[in-house]
Order: sequence, then C-alpha cells, then structure tokens
Amino acid sequence: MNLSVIPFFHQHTGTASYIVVDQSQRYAVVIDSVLDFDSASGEVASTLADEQLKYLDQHNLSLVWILDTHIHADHLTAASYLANRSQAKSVIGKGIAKTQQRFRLMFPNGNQETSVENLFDKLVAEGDTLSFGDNEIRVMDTPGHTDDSVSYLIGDNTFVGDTLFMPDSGTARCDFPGGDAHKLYQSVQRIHALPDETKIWVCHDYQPNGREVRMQTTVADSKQNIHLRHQVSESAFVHMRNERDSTLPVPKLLYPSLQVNIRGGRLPKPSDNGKRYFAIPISNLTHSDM
Ligand SMILES: N[C@@H](CCC(=O)N[C@@H](CS)C(=O)NCC(=O)O)C(=O)O
Ligand SMILES: [Fe+2]
Repeated sequence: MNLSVIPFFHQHTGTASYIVVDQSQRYAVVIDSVLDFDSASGEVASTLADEQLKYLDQHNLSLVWILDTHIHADHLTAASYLANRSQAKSVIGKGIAKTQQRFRLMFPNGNQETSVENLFDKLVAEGDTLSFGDNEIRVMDTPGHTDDSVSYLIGDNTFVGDTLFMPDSGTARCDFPGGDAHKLYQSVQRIHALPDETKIWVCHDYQPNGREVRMQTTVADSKQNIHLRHQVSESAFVHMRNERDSTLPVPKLLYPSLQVNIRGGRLPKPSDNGKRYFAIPISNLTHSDM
C-alpha cells in the first residue's frame, strides 16, 4: 500500500486542506483544516471539517496529528474542533510564540488563555520528526509569509503552506507582521532544492483567470513559478513582492482568523452576556470625540 493524500478545497476562502493516510492505511493526519465563518451573520460552521471526520470514520482511520503550516490570516483553523472529536494532537511551528505575541497586541486581552504551551499540543522546528503509522513527518522551517511558517515532508510530498502557490499563481504576501520577503525567497530556494519529482501541495489556490482549482505541483514545475522563473535574484524578488503587497487589500476574515488561530482554533470566550464576539481594532481614528 502507498501513502495517500486526499485533498479538500474550501471554496469560500480558496483554502486547500489535506488528509494524509499512512502506508498501513490505518493512521491519518489533517493539514491546514478550515472552519467556516460568515462575517455578516456571525455564523460559524464546520462543513469541511465534518466532511473530513466522515472520511476518517468511513475508512476506519485514526487521526494522529492535526498540523497547521502557519497562523492563517484569512480563514479559521478547525484544529481545536478536530482535536475535541478525536485523539489527535495539534501541531504548529515553534515560531507561533513570536507570531502570537505580535498579533495578540491587536486585541483586548480579556480572560483569554494565551500560553502557547496550553493551546497547542506540540511545537515543531527544523529537523523535527513526528511519527505517523508506517511513515514519518519531517519539519522544515520555511518563514517569510509569517514567522512561524513550516513545511511538512511526508514521503515524497511536501505541504508548503503559503510559501508557494501553483506555478501560475506566484507566492504569498509578506506584509503581515513578521512577514519578510527575503526570508520567503530563501525558504523557496530550500524547497526547490528538494528532488525535482517531490510533490508540492499548496494551502491556497485563487484560480487565476478562472481556471479550475489546482492544489498540487512538483518541485520541477514550481521552478517555473511566475514570481521565480528566469532565476530571479533575491533583490528583484523582494522588490516585486513588496510592490505587489502594497496593492493587496486586507483579507476579508483577517481579524476573526487571527483571534481564533493564535489560540489554536478556539473561539473567543463568552462575554458577560454569554455571547461570543470578535473584536475589530479601529484604525485611522483622527478625532477622539467621534
Ligand atoms: N482575497 C483573499 C486574500 C487572502 C490573502 O491575502 N491571502 C494571502 C495568503 S494568507 C496571500 O498571500 N495572498 C496573495 C495574493 O492575494 O496575491 C481574502 O480576502 O481572503
Ligand atoms: Fe497564509
């Protein structure tokens, strides 16, 4: 039996999420899970996560790890939701401590738990391995899009988060706090140093020019990425990336995503009236008596 990768796509946020099944076909991991959130109604739903739980159940798979490649700024992770419905442990890069510190300052503190040790089961860094049935997951630090970005290597598959998109889609923005286009360039070089046939699974596809959804490429094809081909130099890449970032709008779900994701997928604790709220920091306030 072979290791298998089952891709899922969350159309609303263009997010790719994966179930990976080990060679014995008994154990599984979920990578970059998603909870639905409708900002107009405040409704949270677990459609995609439930689809994944159903898949695991139907195939008699034990979920071992719930992996996130980074603190997502555009969708809510279902890590906590999945952990509460399985024996699996949540995993994220060690850089989360720094990333969380940066983002946490944007929000009212309240009675929220913020210790990363209590919010995630395992923090990983370059060279760490996680065992998973007959397979092993190897961690590569790939910062740039965020400080805490990691890639997970399983067999000849690498799950790169937002370090790379499909070759016709470019690379991720580096303008979030802790983002760094120089680091992103270096991380891409390290991924491109893997064997050419290594499969790359991305975390987003924005379907340029309305093409069908694509989630998987290879190291060989990724070298032709529109942001990286013609052996672009680091300084030319950084210039292009920063120019482009200055034109990008704030992700629609930025504030709800950060508040949930820096706490491992937990919703904000209920307020005095028993309801839960997301906070949106107000910026550009020029009149104190508005
Ligand atoms: N329009 C999307 C944009 C989300 C976004 O900014 N995605 C990040 C990754 S978390 C990115 O790198 N986007 C690159 C781009 O839009 O070119 C939204 O509002 O959710
Ligand atoms: Fe991202």
